[in-house]
Amino acid sequence: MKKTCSLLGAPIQTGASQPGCVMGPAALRTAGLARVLADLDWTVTDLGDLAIGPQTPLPHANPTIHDLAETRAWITILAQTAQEAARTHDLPVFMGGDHAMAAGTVSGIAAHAASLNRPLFVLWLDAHPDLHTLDTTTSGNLHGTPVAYFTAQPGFEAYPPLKHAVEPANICMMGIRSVDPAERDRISATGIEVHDMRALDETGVLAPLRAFLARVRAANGLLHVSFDVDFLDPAIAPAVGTTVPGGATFREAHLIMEELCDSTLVTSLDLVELNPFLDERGRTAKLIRDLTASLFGRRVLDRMTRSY
Ligand code: 4U7
Ligand code: MN
Ligand code: MN
Ligand code: MN
Repeated sequence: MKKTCSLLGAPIQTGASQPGCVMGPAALRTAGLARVLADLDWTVTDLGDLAIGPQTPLPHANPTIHDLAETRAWITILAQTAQEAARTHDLPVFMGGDHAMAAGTVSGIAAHAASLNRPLFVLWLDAHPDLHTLDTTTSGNLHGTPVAYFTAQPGFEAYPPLKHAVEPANICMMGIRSVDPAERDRISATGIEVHDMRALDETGVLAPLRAFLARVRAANGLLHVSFDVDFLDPAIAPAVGTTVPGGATFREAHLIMEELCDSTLVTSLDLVELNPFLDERGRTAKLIRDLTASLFGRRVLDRMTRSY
């Protein structure tokens, strides 16, 4: 039986400061993501784009926060839809949209995992840990908050009530190189495994990735991968509003995707923060398409894969 994947567009940009992520799903479709995955022998269903209606403004004590009501509405609809997509497809792909959407996708997938009585693990590929609460964000850009939300940190009264939290011990972050003081404290307090760029320079990506995948396998866990375009170096992926120098190379990202493919552990994927307005002739959209293809089984040579 062919494996099934769904594509779901989440044109949310209220979590970011710069407009443009609203075009992310359209750019990934234009780059031919569905065709590429179908050619890799997946049954692909494009579920179209989600939408929210007009919202009544929601004030907050932190005056920097903007578009709270819209972002909350996105989280609500994404959590419901992601849970359903995970129930009905082997590997749902959530096309962003800014990273605030992961508050919805990951909490929805966590509910799905709980219904199966299996733990959820999250691989977070990002320049940023996105560990702000509504009280600690100083930019007011809510794409900096999803991890704090889905690990059930206090300070999210204005977000939808979280039904199933992700254990901080089940999260692995890679590529981190921009951390605010409150986030640094939260990394220490939660004990989340963070491989910053310096650590990856020291160890390479494969050793920490394999160690994490071994934990997922031993726990019979589900694995959600959240891929923020700013994980990549801006020289190869310019189409993102929050570029940080010193990001992952193509070779590092490609190796991660192939290793994830070999593991057969990935059960859901976010592709987020693509801002096509900032792209150069579609190169970032095509790069994300190709990295996704590697995760779905495209390979350069046939080779013996490690037995996990
Ligand atoms: B992304 C930031 F201050 N931490 O809170 C903030 F550095 O989803 C960036 O990872 C957040 O792109 C980046 O605004 C959110 C900033
Ligand atoms: Mn992010
Ligand atoms: Mn980021
Ligand atoms: Mn970003």
